[in-house]
Amino acid sequence: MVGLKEQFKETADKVNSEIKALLKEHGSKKIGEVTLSQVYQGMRGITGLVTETSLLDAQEGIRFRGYSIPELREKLPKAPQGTEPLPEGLFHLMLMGELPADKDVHELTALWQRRSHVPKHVFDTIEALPVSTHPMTQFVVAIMAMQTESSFAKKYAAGMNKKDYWEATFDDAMDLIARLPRVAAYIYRRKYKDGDDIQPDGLLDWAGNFAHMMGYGEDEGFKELMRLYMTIHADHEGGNVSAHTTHLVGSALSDPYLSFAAGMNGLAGPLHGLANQEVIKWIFEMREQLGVETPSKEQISEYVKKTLSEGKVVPGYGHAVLRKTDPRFTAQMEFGKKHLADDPLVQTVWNIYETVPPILQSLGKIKNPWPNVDAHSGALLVHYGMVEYEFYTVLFGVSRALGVLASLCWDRALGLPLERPKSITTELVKLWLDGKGEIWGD
Ligand code: HAX
Repeated sequence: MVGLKEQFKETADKVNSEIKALLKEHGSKKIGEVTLSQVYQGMRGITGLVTETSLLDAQEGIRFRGYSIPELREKLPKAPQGTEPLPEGLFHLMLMGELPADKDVHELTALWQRRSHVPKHVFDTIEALPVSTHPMTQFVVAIMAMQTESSFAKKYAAGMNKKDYWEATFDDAMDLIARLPRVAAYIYRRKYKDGDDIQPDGLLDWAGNFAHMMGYGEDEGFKELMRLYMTIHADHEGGNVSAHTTHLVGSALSDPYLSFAAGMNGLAGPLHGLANQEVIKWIFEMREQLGVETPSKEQISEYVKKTLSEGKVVPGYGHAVLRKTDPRFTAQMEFGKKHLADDPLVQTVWNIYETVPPILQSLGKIKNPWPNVDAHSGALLVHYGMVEYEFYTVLFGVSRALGVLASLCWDRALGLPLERPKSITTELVKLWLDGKGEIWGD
């Protein structure tokens, strides 16, 4: 039987040849122009990266290898009696470029089960931190502690041939993905459940087992939510902070543990993944200040204006690329309508959705007034009892591993080089505008 690793190598070799031929013929074609404003404004709209796993359209939202989220919810294999996609299937799709058969998904579940053992020193390292440490910090420290297991680092030190980088990256990616749910669940139980650790259940799928280890194994609804959550948060093309950072650090041949930990530090920023905790914190604060469980649209509207007048962002709204409601928000809204339509917090999220966009639009400067993925996720988690919102970004991080590590396998398989864009100084810009200096260089 040919395993996933061999299949991946065969696929990557084909793509490699195609890219070589394509660059030979078209390598000098221009694909855009860069304005001075773009250089100062976070490189928005500058195409400068190749990421094979997914592609973001500003109007339509994310497509994973051409498949939209509604298509994935329909086409990817499910757990027995489940209706949400298994994230194993999405990983297969992102890595191989093709929808998996049920058998492929079962093999991945089994492979990740086999590789899920977390060494004791990782738990000891987590235990050395104060319990009050933010879960994302504990998560990143644990990933760094696991770096002792890196096959890539060991083989590189022993003089690995560059032709073999992809294989060591693949092995590390699989180990990391297999181990992250155990580590994340341990952090959750340590911080919020008096350290009452729950051992894995070898019969469950990857996301179902994660739900079980966090203490929600009895609840089929929560397991289904985790399968959906782990699928929709996995990837958002290559330029977002967590994906780009993982890719950038990996381009220095830092091993997958170092690269992924770097990406997770980026995910922990409030303008990126931490927004999911900020949303619920903001809603809880609003409810507390107003003294009501379900604020009216008028009350929400006033509270949004207050937030803006204090020079803060409305968390969960806006996006650097998207210009419409995020289909990841819509998928969660559909899940909410199907399973928990009467939940007051979920209804508040929907009332916020009706209230916030026109207010943000009226400011005239916000390019996208619509909700992103983070506007909805917390309310679903709270419904099932997971109220500890500081943990939410760790959930996002476990899911994001699927996309950024599949991409890292591609980076090494395609032999993508060290990333090194050119930077300039304002002094040089002024000289250039005066016709006294060149702005490009090596
Ligand atoms: N509330 C208030 N102001 C907002 C805003 C929001 N939700 N979204 C954008 N703005 C402001 C920006 O801060 C900026 O203000 P200044 O000109 O005064 O600096 C202005 O509107 C223009 O911003 P933009 O061009 O529309 O948006 P950016 O590409 O600069 O930023 C962000 C995109 C996602 C960072 C932004 O919309 C934001 O801060 N949103 C709230 C935080 C959030 O939800 N982040 C999660 C994003 C999705 C994600 O990565 N998830 O992990």
